[in-house]
Amino acid sequence: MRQVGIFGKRKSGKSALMYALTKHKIKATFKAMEIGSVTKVMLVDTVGVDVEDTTAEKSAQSVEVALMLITDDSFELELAWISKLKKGGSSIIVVISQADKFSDGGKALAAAVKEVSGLDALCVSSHTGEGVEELDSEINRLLGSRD
Ligand SMILES: Nc1nc2c(ncn2[C@@H]2O[C@H](COP(=O)(O)OP(=O)(O)O)[C@@H](O)[C@H]2O)c(=O)[nH]1
Ligand SMILES: [Mg+2]
Repeated sequence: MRQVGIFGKRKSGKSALMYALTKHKIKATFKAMEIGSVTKVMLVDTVGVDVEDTTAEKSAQSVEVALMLITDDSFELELAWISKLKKGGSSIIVVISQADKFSDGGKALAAAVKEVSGLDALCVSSHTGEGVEELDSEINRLLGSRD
């Protein structure tokens, strides 16, 4: 089955995002069933990228699309992981996680990531649902572009 991996530090919101995406997916699947096209995707929750463990490394090798969660302005580790994931052939989506915690919805942090890495980030809150639908579309777009 095709795999989408969720990466980020401990407490960055990986498990909450997995749950939010799954809930959204259940609704989307009902819609998709009507037109008879359901793509089965396995979402892979990982241990933190800040944990010395080979589990995340192993997941990194098999995911087609990797979500990299960033929650604050120390994101060197995340950028290093992005390079590693890209080398392994994964498509990357940078997510400003827990976006509801920022007064600007995460826009300034997204701009800082863009400045350093050139990557666009999606601001997502698993708690309010903000950005979850956009993230789901982006995952599907990238999976589609890899067919
Ligand atoms: N405000 C807010 N808190 C969040 C959000 N997502 C996760 N959290 C909280 O952040 C903590 C860590 O979340 P969790 O999903 O377990 O992180 P993980 O360790 O990366 O899997 C928990 O207390 C969550 O309730 C979010 O979108 N907004
Ligand atoms: Mg977790």
